[in-house]
Amino acid sequence: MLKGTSACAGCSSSLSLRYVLKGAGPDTVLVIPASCSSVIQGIYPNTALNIPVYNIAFAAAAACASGMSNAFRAVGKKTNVIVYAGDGGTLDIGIQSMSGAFERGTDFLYICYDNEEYGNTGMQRSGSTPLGARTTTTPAGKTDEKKDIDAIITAHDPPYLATACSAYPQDLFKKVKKALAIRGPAFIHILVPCPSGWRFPPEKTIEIGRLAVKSGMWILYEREYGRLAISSPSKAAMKNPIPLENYLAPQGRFAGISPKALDILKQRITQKIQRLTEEEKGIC
Ligand SMILES: Cc1ncc(C[n+]2csc(CCOP(=O)(O)OP(=O)(O)O)c2C)c(N)n1
Ligand code: SF4
Repeated sequence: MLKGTSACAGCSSSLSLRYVLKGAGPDTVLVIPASCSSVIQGIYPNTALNIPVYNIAFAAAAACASGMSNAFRAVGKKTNVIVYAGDGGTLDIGIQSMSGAFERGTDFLYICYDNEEYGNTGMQRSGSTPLGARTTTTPAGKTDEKKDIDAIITAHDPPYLATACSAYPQDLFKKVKKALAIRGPAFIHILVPCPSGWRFPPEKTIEIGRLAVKSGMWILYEREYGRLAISSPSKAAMKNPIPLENYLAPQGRFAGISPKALDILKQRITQKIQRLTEEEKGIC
């Protein structure tokens, strides 16, 4: 990824893409559906990426990657095929082709970078927007909860699934390497704080990501061949999470969140910590 992209200042989805490409190396092709990333990649000849990129319609990203991967494997090439899609493109609009590609066992890596909104078109709500967050289409705060895409992908039983966050680059880098070393479909879900949509100052982009993990609002883990391992930054955080308010308060999108929504968010954190802890110990 070259210098000088058209991302907003403090954009952690472009930061994450940089880490992903460092992990993947040069023998890589990217498939990018409509999103902030398709703007960040740039318009030829002013592209910000120096590897091949296939820019594709929302609904077709995983289908396109599937065909590419099969074509590469048919001629004996191990070229990494990576979809880099937003949460709108993954949880909402691209879910059917993604499900098909996971069902068929496509040898590829699907990355959902999650800024919890439709960023490119002006911060509309997506299925991934958390309860209580204000977006341009939920000006009084979202009344539905965040869709659990990790559970949906887990139901496809892929050999590898991980969560990551742009504020923990080494963890992300290692997970990309591991995902690409495994044959078959892999999924990485990266939380990418978005200063423009979440309404916090750009210089706080790393701090906000760390607060997400330290509060338990975002939990880092990986599931390899069905076996769950909680990643070390979250292991420490889950024993003694910081108050959720510390994560929400610096973000304008949560201004005036209702006590009821706050209470539900806290309950979900407690439930998720318990569920993942038990799964790791093999209790459930
Ligand atoms: C079928 C279709 N519907 C709508 C659009 C308009 N559109 C372009 S990018 C975008 C938002 C994508 O959101 P997300 O996938 O979350 O990525 P982000 O922009 O946040 O990076 C939308 C709605 C489109 N290009 N194609
Ligand atoms: S809207 Fe958010 S995700 Fe999109 S380029 Fe700007 S900071 Fe990055």
